[in-house]
Amino acid sequence: MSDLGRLEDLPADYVAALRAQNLVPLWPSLRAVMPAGKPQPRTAPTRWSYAALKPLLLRAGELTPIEKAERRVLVLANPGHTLEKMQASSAIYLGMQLLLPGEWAPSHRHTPNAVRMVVEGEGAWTTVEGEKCPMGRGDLILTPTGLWHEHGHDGDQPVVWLDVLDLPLVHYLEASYHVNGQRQAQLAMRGDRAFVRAGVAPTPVFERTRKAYPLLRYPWADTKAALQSLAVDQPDLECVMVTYLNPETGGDAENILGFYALMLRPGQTLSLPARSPASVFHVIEGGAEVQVMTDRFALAEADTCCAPGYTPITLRNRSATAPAFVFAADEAPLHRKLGLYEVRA
Ligand code: 1HN
Repeated sequence: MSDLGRLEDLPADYVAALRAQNLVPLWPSLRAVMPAGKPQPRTAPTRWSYAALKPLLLRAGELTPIEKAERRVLVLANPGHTLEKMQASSAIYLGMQLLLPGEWAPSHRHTPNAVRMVVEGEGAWTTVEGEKCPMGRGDLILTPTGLWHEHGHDGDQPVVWLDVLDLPLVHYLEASYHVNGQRQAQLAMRGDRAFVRAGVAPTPVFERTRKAYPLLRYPWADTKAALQSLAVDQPDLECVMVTYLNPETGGDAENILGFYALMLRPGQTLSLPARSPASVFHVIEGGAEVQVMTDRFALAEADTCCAPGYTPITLRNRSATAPAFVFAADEAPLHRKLGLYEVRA
């Protein structure tokens, strides 16, 4: 494949002398680290079926008490990276977490940023920096870098949510660690109406320091309503999509990964251009088909898939009569900050 000199072309004694000095010739490996035209991602298009994983997750609930697990999670691992690496893409980690009635996942904070997309069950909550965030289906809850968080469950059915973290990147940077804490006093039940209207935001004149993350819980009812309003307001709009934002800065909700909700109109096929970041799709309501290169995934409610960057993606609503609602995550904020972000024709 390479038109450059190969390592085998060099005298063995020369290669040995280089190695003894911790030196490596670049040219035999240059094409591998910088391929022509586009990267060669390890991230393989991969689908995870909720129907297939749910019984295995519930079995984890029988096999492993929460005290032995801290977080009872099955990781959605991409075989392209090898399963042991526990990553969906180079920067994205995905896991399905189970909390059973009465259980408590103890308080900690860590450097990777996390979000939770609630998949199933009622009555669980996440306390973030003392604020109790109820977890309802489709709600997005942020636990950004450095903030204390713990999970509890007052309901009577298992609760499952999808965790999305930038753990693979933070680990690669050798910046990943956690600190365990005490059970948080729940200071306040966080209201969810303060930021519900776009275009205006509360103005905290008496606060000396601004909260970096003013909104931690994005209720699904509000996000869904925003998508439905957008679809009605712009009937010709092809991509009915909203970004989860920091409502005070207008910037991305978190620093490294981006989070989005999109609505596919009944029968719609949406072709997205090739963009540099890898992405993840998770069906909140309805059914969708996702085509990435030669792979075509039929996704039912609660199914999840991932796609590498630099490849077009086609999303299709499997219903001709009902809209489909999809949660997406990608590496776009990271790519933009690094100056690497690209959209190809
Ligand atoms: C973590 O803290 C949670 O708090 C879930 O629920 C998944 C995966 C890796 C590292 C930390 C949680 C995690 C995690």
